[in-house]
Amino acid sequence: MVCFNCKSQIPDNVTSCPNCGAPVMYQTQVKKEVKLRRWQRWMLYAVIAVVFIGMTAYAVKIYLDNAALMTRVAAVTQNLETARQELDTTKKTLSDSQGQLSQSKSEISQYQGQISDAQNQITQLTEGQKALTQKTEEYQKTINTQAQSLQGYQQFRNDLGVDNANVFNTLVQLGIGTSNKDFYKIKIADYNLGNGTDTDKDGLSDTVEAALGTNPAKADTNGNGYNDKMEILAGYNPVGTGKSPLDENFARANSGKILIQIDGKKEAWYVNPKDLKRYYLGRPGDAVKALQALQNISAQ
Ligand SMILES: [Ca+2]
Ligand SMILES: [Ca+2]
Repeated sequence: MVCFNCKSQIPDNVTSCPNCGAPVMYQTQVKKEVKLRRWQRWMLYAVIAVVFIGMTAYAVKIYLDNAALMTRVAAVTQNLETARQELDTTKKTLSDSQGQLSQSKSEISQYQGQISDAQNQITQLTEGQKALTQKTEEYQKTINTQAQSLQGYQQFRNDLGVDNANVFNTLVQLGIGTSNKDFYKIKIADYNLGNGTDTDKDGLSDTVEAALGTNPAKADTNGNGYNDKMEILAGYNPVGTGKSPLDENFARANSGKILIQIDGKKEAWYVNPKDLKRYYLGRPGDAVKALQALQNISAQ
């Protein structure tokens, strides 16, 4: 038999171990004890195995989770990279669009400048057209005036006899077109002002009144108490108020000349060098007679 305590061989009939003194148990009890110890050992192994398996499983789970996480991280990283590339592409597109927008703005600015220039040109053209229209109207008036003058001269010529044709030509060539404004600067001679019909009996014939601008049916055109002829000979304005703007220097500069009223009905006046007054030559026939009479006066 073996001592349970010191494992030495002891006799079967002893109650305690002669070597260590430990009490000797019965065989059955020893077997139970060994069985219990063995069971406890197996239990320990089982626990260790379970713990090992559990830890291994846990480690495997961690590894797998980690691998899945890494896969997801890789996928997310890939997605981020793709997103970053798309962002870069978008940024580039935006940059290009901004460049195009800037260019478009520049072109719009250029077009606006061109539109502004075109509008200025249109304005200038419109003004030019207005000026051209005005000039055309003025030229047309001049042409009409010349046509009327020509018609007047033609009538003038028809009214003259053949014998007086040369005198008429001389009169036309010598005649200087003069405005009423300048006529007012020269005194009027009391010579043949009343020749012909005198409707209002003021001493001025109707044709003379037409040349002077007074009313042939009213002896006192401006109603100031003095009849038209009195005012004219005294150097006053029979139509308005005040005196006529007489200018002897102007009369002297035109002395000996025949002046034609371009503002009226083309009546002719002669400025006599002797008295610096203008003599009414009137209608063509009268003009020739008046010139002949004036020549006689000068010869005396
Ligand atoms: Ca009269
Ligand atoms: Ca008067």
